[in-house]
Amino acid sequence: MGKYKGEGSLAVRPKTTEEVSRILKHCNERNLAVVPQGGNTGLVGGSVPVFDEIIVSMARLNEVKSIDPLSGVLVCQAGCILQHLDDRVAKEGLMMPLDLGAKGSCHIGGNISTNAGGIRYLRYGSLHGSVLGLEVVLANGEVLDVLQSLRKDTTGYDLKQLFIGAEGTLGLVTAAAIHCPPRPKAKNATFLACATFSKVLETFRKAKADLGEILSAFEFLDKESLDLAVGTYEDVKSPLPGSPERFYVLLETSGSNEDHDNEKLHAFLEAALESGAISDGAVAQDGTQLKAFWRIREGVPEALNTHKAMYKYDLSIPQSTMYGLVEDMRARVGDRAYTVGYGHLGDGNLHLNVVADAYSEELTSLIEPFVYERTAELGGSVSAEHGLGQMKADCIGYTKGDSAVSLMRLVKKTLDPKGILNPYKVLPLPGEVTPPQ
Ligand code: FAD
Ligand code: S2G
Ligand code: ZN
Repeated sequence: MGKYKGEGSLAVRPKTTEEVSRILKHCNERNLAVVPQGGNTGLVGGSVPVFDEIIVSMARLNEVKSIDPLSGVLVCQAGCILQHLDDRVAKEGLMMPLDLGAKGSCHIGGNISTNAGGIRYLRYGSLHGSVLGLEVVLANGEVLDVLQSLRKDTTGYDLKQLFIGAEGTLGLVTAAAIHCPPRPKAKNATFLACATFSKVLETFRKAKADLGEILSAFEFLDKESLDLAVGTYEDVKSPLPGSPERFYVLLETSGSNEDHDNEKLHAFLEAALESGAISDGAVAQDGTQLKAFWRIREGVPEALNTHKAMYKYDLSIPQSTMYGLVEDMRARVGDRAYTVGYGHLGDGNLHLNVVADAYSEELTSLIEPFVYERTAELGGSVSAEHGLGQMKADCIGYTKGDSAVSLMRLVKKTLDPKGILNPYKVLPLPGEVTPPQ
């Protein structure tokens, strides 16, 4: 379900790694549970206390340590806000390898801890690839320093990978070394209309083949998503007003030569129109229009979040079967709620949201466990990029088998023997069977 709120009686705001270390040592010796908090934009309740966990806010660890324009490596503290980092590295002709709607508030430490995806994933991949090194404070206060800035290092186990996506349950990330790609000199975007979802997939295939290395984002939204965003915000306008089509695509290209990129883009569009993959399209004429296209995409989650009841599912589903789940869900809930499907199609990541004026047992039982069971049947993942948090702590079994979950429990036991780090998140409580029988 939707946004989580928590109540803590104590929040601490360390400024240095040494302070984080002393806090965890103190808490570990006294069996005091903690919840690490970054920008608090997570969507699965990972950053809020469930009971009386002490909140450890990382916000004051917000310094950039170094940027090497040649290697593209940024070293910064975990509490740096993503947008601030992107603005800072832009001065060196670089860009952050991820971008998401929450960039104005989320921290790089939170991004790493949730292994955040976002709208640049298609081009720049996972943080498992772009994070080169980490500094992490372990449950007993020990500082793990694997803060290398090397692109390649095969000396032993790649320990940093354990903490990327661990949602604060294995250690507190205090600093990171990240590889930032060159900032593209030329960017363009098109907003396309497709009659069916299979034509969206056909367009995606063509875009990969015809645009190749300059394709930097391929986001889809159904008509319900577009209508909701346009209907909610004055400044969200469809570039294809009155289009009768069911599906829309925001496609972005980024490259180093504007003329070359535009030539490729126009050739792709002509071929896509010719083949009938798309029935209409608009190309951004300037930076303002490019921003306006992205405003549509960002307007969707914002508009969804204006509802009192939000059932949010962030799923990895094989692209060919992805939209069938939206249609089945829409049929199940009928006019009790409003169902939308949108997301990072290029990464196989569907954001299925069902919103209504109020939560109800009847609605919840129509939605869950159906959405998780169907995702498992389709060979998908019940969490693509948002993590499990507390919302889906008992759902890991829909995607991971017993052997994987028991090894995760062993890792957790080894790194956090007293279980003080972000308890009740990610893994089911010991002895709990998942998925619910
Ligand atoms: P928080 O919410 O503060 O914490 C997230 C988790 O990480 C918690 O479990 C917390 O305990 C842990 N944590 C935080 N900091 C640390 C640390 N330093 N060390 C250890 N653990 C830590 N997510 C995507 O992946 N892709 C998207 O496209 C996307 N779009 C979004 C759009 C909107 C409008 C919103 C509101 C959210 C969106 N998100 C998206 C979700 C969210 O922004 C991401 O999960 C983000 O990475 C969370 O960062 P944060 O700093 O806010 O972390
Ligand atoms: C996105 C945002 C979160 C949501 O828009 O890409 O990750 O509200 C999502 O579903
Ligand atoms: Zn997303």
